[in-house]
Amino acid sequence: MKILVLHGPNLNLLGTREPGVYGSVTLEEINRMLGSLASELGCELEIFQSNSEGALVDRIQAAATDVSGILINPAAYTHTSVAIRDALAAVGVPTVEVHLSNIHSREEFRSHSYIAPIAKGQICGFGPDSYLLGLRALFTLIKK
Ligand code: CA2
Repeated sequence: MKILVLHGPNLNLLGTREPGVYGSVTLEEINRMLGSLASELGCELEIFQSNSEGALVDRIQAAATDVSGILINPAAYTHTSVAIRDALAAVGVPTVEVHLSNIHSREEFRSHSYIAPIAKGQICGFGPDSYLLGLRALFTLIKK
């Protein structure tokens, strides 16, 4: 089983800027934690970060043939991107949406997600653990 992990814009800055909002853990550390969990569960991960909406759409389209599930933190594109939503809906690969912060307890614009209606579920507010919980949820879902 192969799972595609997608990180959206600015998440490459994690741990280096605004630690008050997003914590001090870097994206590399999150990727390492995901890698350990994937080995424990017995699945393969492919991890991709981009600041570009088009690059994320291209990777989602390619996923149609080579992955069983998508774990995505669309970052700011959560609140703006019909293109990412349409790509996810078009490939029809089971998707779990994750966020480090609780997007429902912040500015009002963050509580709307274009991705949530086409995702199997959304996990937010647990910092890096949101990703680990999301991977477990996606793995369990695909196994069923
Ligand atoms: O809580 C999350 O995971 C978000 O997806 C993070 C996005 C934000 O736009 C969403 O509303 C919620 C922002 C990611 C930017 O990350 C940064 C990390 C360090 C410094 C600056 C930005």
